[in-house]
Amino acid sequence: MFSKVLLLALIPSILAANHAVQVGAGNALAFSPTTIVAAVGDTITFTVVSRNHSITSTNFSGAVCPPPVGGVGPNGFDSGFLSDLDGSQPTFTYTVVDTAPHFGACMQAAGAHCRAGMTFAINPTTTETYAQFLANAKAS
Ligand SMILES: [Cu+2]
Repeated sequence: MFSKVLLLALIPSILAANHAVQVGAGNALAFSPTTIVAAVGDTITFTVVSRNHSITSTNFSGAVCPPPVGGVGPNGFDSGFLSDLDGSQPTFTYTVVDTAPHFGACMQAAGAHCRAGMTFAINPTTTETYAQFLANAKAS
Protein backbone atom coordinates (compact mmCIF):
# COMPACT_ATOMS: atom_id res chain seq x y z
CA MET A 1 0.00 0.00 0.00
CA PHE A 2 2.74 2.42 0.93
CA SER A 3 4.65 1.72 -2.24
CA LYS A 4 1.54 2.28 -4.35
CA VAL A 5 0.96 5.66 -2.72
CA LEU A 6 4.61 6.53 -3.18
CA LEU A 7 4.47 5.54 -6.84
CA LEU A 8 1.39 7.67 -7.47
CA ALA A 9 3.07 10.60 -5.78
CA LEU A 10 6.11 10.25 -7.99
CA ILE A 11 4.30 9.98 -11.33
CA PRO A 12 3.62 13.72 -11.82
CA SER A 13 7.25 14.60 -11.18
CA ILE A 14 8.38 11.92 -13.59
CA LEU A 15 6.06 13.07 -16.37
CA ALA A 16 6.51 16.82 -15.86
CA ALA A 17 8.96 18.49 -18.19
CA ASN A 18 11.20 21.45 -17.61
CA HIS A 19 11.51 24.08 -20.33
CA ALA A 20 14.65 26.21 -20.39
CA VAL A 21 14.46 29.83 -21.49
CA GLN A 22 17.47 32.10 -21.91
CA VAL A 23 16.98 35.74 -20.96
CA GLY A 24 19.22 38.21 -22.73
CA ALA A 25 21.30 35.70 -24.68
CA GLY A 26 23.96 37.42 -26.77
CA ASN A 27 23.27 40.60 -24.80
CA ALA A 28 20.03 40.96 -26.78
CA LEU A 29 16.76 42.29 -25.36
CA ALA A 30 15.07 38.97 -25.94
CA PHE A 31 13.76 35.74 -24.46
CA SER A 32 14.79 32.56 -26.24
CA PRO A 33 12.66 30.75 -27.17
CA THR A 34 9.81 33.28 -27.38
CA THR A 35 7.09 30.64 -27.29
CA ILE A 36 6.82 27.86 -24.74
CA VAL A 37 4.24 25.09 -25.06
CA ALA A 38 3.90 23.49 -21.65
CA ALA A 39 1.54 21.16 -19.83
CA VAL A 40 0.10 21.67 -16.37
CA GLY A 41 2.77 20.62 -13.91
CA ASP A 42 5.65 21.50 -16.21
CA THR A 43 8.23 23.99 -15.04
CA ILE A 44 9.85 26.78 -17.01
CA THR A 45 13.28 27.85 -15.85
CA PHE A 46 14.39 31.28 -17.02
CA THR A 47 18.12 32.00 -16.81
CA VAL A 48 19.28 35.61 -17.04
CA VAL A 49 22.52 35.56 -19.02
CA SER A 50 23.14 39.29 -19.50
CA ARG A 51 22.32 42.69 -17.98
CA ASN A 52 19.43 43.09 -15.50
CA HIS A 53 15.96 41.89 -16.50
CA SER A 54 12.66 40.68 -15.10
CA ILE A 55 10.30 37.88 -16.07
CA THR A 56 6.85 39.30 -15.51
CA SER A 57 3.38 38.38 -16.75
CA THR A 58 1.42 41.10 -18.50
CA ASN A 59 -1.68 41.79 -20.58
CA PHE A 60 -2.08 40.35 -24.09
CA SER A 61 -3.21 43.72 -25.41
CA GLY A 62 -3.73 47.27 -24.24
CA ALA A 63 -1.39 48.03 -21.34
CA VAL A 64 1.35 45.55 -22.23
CA CYS A 65 4.53 47.52 -21.47
CA PRO A 66 5.83 47.74 -18.85
CA PRO A 67 4.35 44.72 -17.12
CA PRO A 68 3.17 45.71 -13.62
CA VAL A 69 4.96 44.77 -10.40
CA GLY A 70 3.58 41.41 -9.31
CA GLY A 71 2.51 40.56 -12.84
CA VAL A 72 -0.92 40.14 -14.39
CA GLY A 73 -2.97 37.17 -13.21
CA PRO A 74 -4.70 34.90 -12.62
CA ASN A 75 -1.69 32.67 -12.03
CA GLY A 76 0.64 35.50 -12.98
CA PHE A 77 4.30 35.77 -12.12
CA ASP A 78 7.00 38.32 -11.44
CA SER A 79 10.63 37.44 -10.81
CA GLY A 80 11.54 40.96 -9.84
CA PHE A 81 14.81 42.28 -11.25
CA LEU A 82 17.46 39.61 -11.75
CA SER A 83 20.94 40.88 -12.57
CA ASP A 84 23.67 39.05 -14.39
CA LEU A 85 25.95 42.07 -14.14
CA ASP A 86 28.07 40.02 -11.70
CA GLY A 87 27.98 36.97 -13.99
CA SER A 88 25.89 34.91 -11.57
CA GLN A 89 23.24 33.95 -14.19
CA PRO A 90 20.28 34.05 -11.76
CA THR A 91 17.26 31.86 -12.48
CA PHE A 92 13.51 32.07 -11.98
CA THR A 93 11.25 29.04 -12.21
CA TYR A 94 7.54 29.16 -12.98
CA THR A 95 5.35 26.11 -12.58
CA VAL A 96 2.48 25.91 -15.07
CA VAL A 97 -0.77 25.47 -13.13
CA ASP A 98 -3.39 26.03 -15.85
CA THR A 99 -3.91 25.67 -19.59
CA ALA A 100 -4.59 29.37 -20.22
CA PRO A 101 -2.23 31.43 -22.37
CA HIS A 102 0.19 33.60 -20.40
CA PHE A 103 2.11 36.50 -21.85
CA GLY A 104 5.29 37.81 -20.31
CA ALA A 105 7.84 40.56 -20.71
CA CYS A 106 10.70 42.38 -19.03
CA MET A 107 9.78 45.44 -16.97
CA GLN A 108 13.23 47.05 -17.18
CA ALA A 109 13.67 50.72 -18.21
CA ALA A 110 10.02 51.67 -17.69
CA GLY A 111 8.93 49.28 -20.40
CA ALA A 112 11.64 50.07 -22.95
CA HIS A 113 12.88 46.46 -23.02
CA CYS A 114 9.28 45.23 -23.44
CA ARG A 115 8.57 47.67 -26.28
CA ALA A 116 11.84 46.60 -27.91
CA GLY A 117 10.37 43.11 -28.11
CA MET A 118 11.65 41.50 -24.92
CA THR A 119 8.54 39.32 -24.66
CA PHE A 120 7.41 35.69 -24.64
CA ALA A 121 4.27 33.59 -24.57
CA ILE A 122 3.35 30.45 -22.67
CA ASN A 123 0.72 28.38 -24.48
CA PRO A 124 -0.45 31.05 -26.95
CA THR A 125 -3.62 30.21 -28.90
CA THR A 126 -4.79 30.64 -32.48
CA THR A 127 -6.62 33.82 -31.42
CA GLU A 128 -3.99 35.09 -28.97
CA THR A 129 -0.78 34.46 -30.90
CA TYR A 130 2.74 35.39 -29.93
CA ALA A 131 3.09 37.47 -33.11
CA GLN A 132 0.06 39.58 -32.21
CA PHE A 133 1.24 39.93 -28.59
CA LEU A 134 4.63 41.15 -29.84
CA ALA A 135 2.92 43.68 -32.09
CA ASN A 136 0.77 44.81 -29.17
CA ALA A 137 3.85 45.21 -26.97
CA LYS A 138 5.72 47.29 -29.53
CA ALA A 139 2.68 49.56 -29.92
CA SER A 140 1.97 49.94 -26.20
CU1 LIG B 1 15.04 43.46 -19.83
